[in-house]
Amino acid sequence: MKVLFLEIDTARDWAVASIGPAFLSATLNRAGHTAEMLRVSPDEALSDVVTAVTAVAPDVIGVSMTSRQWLRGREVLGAIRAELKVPVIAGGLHPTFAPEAVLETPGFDVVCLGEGEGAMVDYVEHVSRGGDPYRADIDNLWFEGQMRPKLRPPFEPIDTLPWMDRSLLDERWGVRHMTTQRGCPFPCTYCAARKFDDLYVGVGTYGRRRTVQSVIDELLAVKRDEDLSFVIFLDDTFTIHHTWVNAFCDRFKADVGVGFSLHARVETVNQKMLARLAEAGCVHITYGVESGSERVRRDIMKRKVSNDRIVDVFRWTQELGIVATANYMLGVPGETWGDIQETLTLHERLQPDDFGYFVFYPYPGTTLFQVCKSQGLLPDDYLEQPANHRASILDLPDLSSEQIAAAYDLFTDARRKLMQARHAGLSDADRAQIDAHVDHIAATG
Ligand code: B12
Ligand code: SF4
Repeated sequence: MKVLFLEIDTARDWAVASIGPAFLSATLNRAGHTAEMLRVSPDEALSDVVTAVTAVAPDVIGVSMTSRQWLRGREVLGAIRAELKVPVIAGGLHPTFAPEAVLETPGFDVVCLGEGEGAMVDYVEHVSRGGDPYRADIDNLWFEGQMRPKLRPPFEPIDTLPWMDRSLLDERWGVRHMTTQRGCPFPCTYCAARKFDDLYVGVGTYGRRRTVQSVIDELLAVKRDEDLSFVIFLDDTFTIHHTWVNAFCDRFKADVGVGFSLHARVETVNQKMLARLAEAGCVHITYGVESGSERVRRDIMKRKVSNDRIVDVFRWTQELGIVATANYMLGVPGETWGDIQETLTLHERLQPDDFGYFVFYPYPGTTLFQVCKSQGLLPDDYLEQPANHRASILDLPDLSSEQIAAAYDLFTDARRKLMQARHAGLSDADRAQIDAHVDHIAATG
């Protein structure tokens, strides 16, 4: 059977593509099926997409969607459905946490809840045996018009999952993407990723981490068979489980020997661990700072850490020569203009090497989504509105959308200044390009 995954590109050109289908493709390959990927760019004519899909002649179409990809995904799959009768199965964060809305939309036949490897193989085998593609009893798969399915336990042992099929990823210049774990133990109220852990309560433990040996083996295979110049670890929080991180550091430099970047929470690192990471080749860490107001972090986001600790961790990181990036959020329910000022103040203290700033969007399934819904802050047609991080869709009592927009502009100004300061010796033309880049990121955030 031939499966075609569609990658729905949104406003930004996300070079890497979705990670989920790369795992599914590897699992399908192991079961004797083939899979390929078709990228659909944001401005591609729908008729061209239909022509391209027709040329591939897939038996099944799979699509992975975040909430940001939903509106365009709906449009694309609707157009395909109008011309072709190929079963469409959707998975990923958005279908998992807004399954009813997806299933009632023309173009979508099946939604995969949660982890997809086992379910996708079972589905493809069911169809290849001549089973009805629009009706079956397969754990995790919700067929249009049927009851919500049972979930199968998370895949175990995680080391036996085949490595991602990198032919589906648009990796360039030997920069490789890796995941070493699934699940996150922290309770951040705005986070969609950690909702997978909640989804599996009573079914099994979603949090799992590969062995260091398995991670090193995969990287060595990439180094041997393809090219490897840098590794981006996509894990939500790479630095949990200190014993694992120490064992990783012991092996990585000697066996793999390239630079790498990761995401961390300030509570999970200390000076000793940062020094080991730097020694192993870590050159860039992104920390979620989110707000400069300890009240907002503690009471609204459920992130209990002091500003002083964040400042210390940024200093330790930078003293080791590791580039430190901060991520901030603006416009969560309960936040005030004063809180935003505190975020700017903390930003001044941190002096990060770079930073991202995102207007809060309530992802379906999250705690803050429920808060927004129960307090009437969400518009009724929220699923019809673009899910982006540059403008608020909420009607907040303590912060107007004009204030959020003004705050967003302040952060854009701050980022322009930071980038200009870093490239002080450049020509006027190059400096204008830097500003244009910062503005582009802000306009597509
Ligand atoms: C890596 C990553 C990226 C990468 C790659 C994106 C990707 N989709 O893989 C990049 C850098 C491009 C990226 C960008 C963004 N990301 Co991102 N990203 C992640 C991250 C950290 C890890 C994803 C990952 O590695 N998953 C591992 C794979 C194995 O899991 P998975 O994708 O869920 O896939 C499994 C199942 O969902 C299912 N499945 C998935 N697809 C399909 C399809 C079919 C057919 C089936 C059957 C099953 C299935 O099976 C898979 C295997 O078990 C997640 C957090 C997380 N832990 O999920 C955030 C996350 C997905 N990102 C998020 C966001 C918001 C963004 C951005 C908007 C950031 C921004 N502010 O600009 C952009 C938008 C990109 C886009 N195109 O929409 C949110 C999405 C929330 C939501 N509900 O939509 C998440 C959950 C972060 C969060 N904490 O909330 N991101
Ligand atoms: S630490 Fe990161 S991935 Fe984990 S719950 Fe918080 S925001 Fe989500």
